[in-house]
Amino acid sequence: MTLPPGQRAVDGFPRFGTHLHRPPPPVPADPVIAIEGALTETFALSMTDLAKPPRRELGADFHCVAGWSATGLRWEGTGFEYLYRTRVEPLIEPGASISHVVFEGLDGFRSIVLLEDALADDVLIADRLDGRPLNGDHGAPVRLVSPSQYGFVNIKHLCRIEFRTSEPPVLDRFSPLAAHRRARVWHEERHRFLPGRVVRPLFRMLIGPIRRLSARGSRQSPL
Ligand SMILES: Nc1nc2c(c(=O)[nH]1)N[C@H]1C(S)=C(S)[C@@H](COP(=O)(O)O)O[C@H]1N2
Ligand SMILES: [Mo]
Repeated sequence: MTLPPGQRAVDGFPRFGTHLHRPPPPVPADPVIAIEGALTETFALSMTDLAKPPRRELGADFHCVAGWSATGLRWEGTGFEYLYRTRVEPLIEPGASISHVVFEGLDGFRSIVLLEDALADDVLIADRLDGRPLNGDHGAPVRLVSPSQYGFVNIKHLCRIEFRTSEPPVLDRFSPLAAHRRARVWHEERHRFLPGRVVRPLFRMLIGPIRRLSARGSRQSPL
């Protein structure tokens, strides 16, 4: 089994993220994804919309920027490109050219993705993992799955997608750990300013503590 540069396989699929010990956000009674941006109208994408065919299945590994990889996951959901072509493209403001997509979760965590990367064939909005509905640990009710990009792109608890004609102002632009614009795992694009190799050791040290803290906030852990 080959992993992208600087990655090591872990057992299972840990809960991991900036939420640390906080429990997953409660799933709203009627969850929707707000579709916004340079569009002639905004709309709310419902879980019923996402359950409609065509459905996609995707077997993939998952790579966190900190250096762990979960292998052999099986996701099910809607292809992002299909959603874009059928529901979003017809609504783009005349003359506008979409360049960036912002994904946001119910906990406020966001990622910014180039449209061309979001339209890759392996990008899904997933509602099932390994044959079961997504649980709170891994992003209920739905999450973005883009396995060719680092975990931080793969927004859990997805509640908003914004289609933009320019890159939004990024708060962490001048931080040494600012996220890479493309975050492609096979190119080891971990950060905007530092080469991936340089940050590997620092990140390795963080995996254990973040993993343990995140598990403490898990709704699934049998405490
Ligand atoms: N909403 C939300 N999505 C998130 C995060 C987060 O903190 N909140 N963390 C990201 C990071 S850094 C990683 S590695 C993956 C972890 O996904 P998992 O908890 O399903 O393993 O989720 C990503 N998506
Ligand atoms: Mo991550």
